[in-house]
Amino acid sequence: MLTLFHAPQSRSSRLVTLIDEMGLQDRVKIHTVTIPRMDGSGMPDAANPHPEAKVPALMHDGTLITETAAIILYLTTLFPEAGLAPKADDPRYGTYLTWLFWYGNVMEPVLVLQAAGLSHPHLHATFRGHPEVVARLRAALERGPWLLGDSYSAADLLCHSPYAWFQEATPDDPLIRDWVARCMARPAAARTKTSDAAALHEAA
Ligand SMILES: N[C@@H](CCC(=O)N[C@@H](CS)C(=O)NCC(=O)O)C(=O)O
Repeated sequence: MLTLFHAPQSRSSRLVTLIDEMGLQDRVKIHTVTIPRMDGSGMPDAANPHPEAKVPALMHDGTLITETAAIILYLTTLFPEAGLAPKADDPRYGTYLTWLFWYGNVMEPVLVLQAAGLSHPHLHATFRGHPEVVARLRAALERGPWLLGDSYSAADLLCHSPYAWFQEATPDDPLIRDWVARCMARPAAARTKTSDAAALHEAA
């Protein structure tokens, strides 16, 4: 049994979209939990098995998986036939892994540091900055239309997500803006948006 612990309009919304994209609605139960929000609302949920009561968390037959990219890799590996990721013998597999790890290790830290107004030579030496993030995305999308080339994958789902949340942070670059718009226009993304809004409305 697979259970995703999800809080509407949060980092776990990407997993709800992934489950929809992969057609796994009957295989993965979605358990909605509360989390403390930046605006002071919400609270940790005792039902959430994440060690810090964060989301997303995935429970598979007693094994806990946390970290968005790890959960994406776990699900796309467990259900390769869903077609959201190249298989291990595909030449694009290494590129797929690179995007997932780069997102968590570089892109998200860079965006959070930028939003917090923080800079330091150590941070720059480790992560570089937003111009370098944009250059990486742009170089892939020049070959595009998706990060892996011809087909949409879980790498697009993950890497476009900060710009879908904070559209004002999206670089003023038509190649990147169009890619973000294409990702956001996918029916599964729209369904998550609707179900998340309904869940928050219900909880209010
Ligand atoms: N690196 C983690 C970050 C998870 C995370 O920060 N989730 C936020 C939701 S957007 C959360 O649960 N916050 C609740 C809290 O800070 O207690 C991942 O990507 O899975």
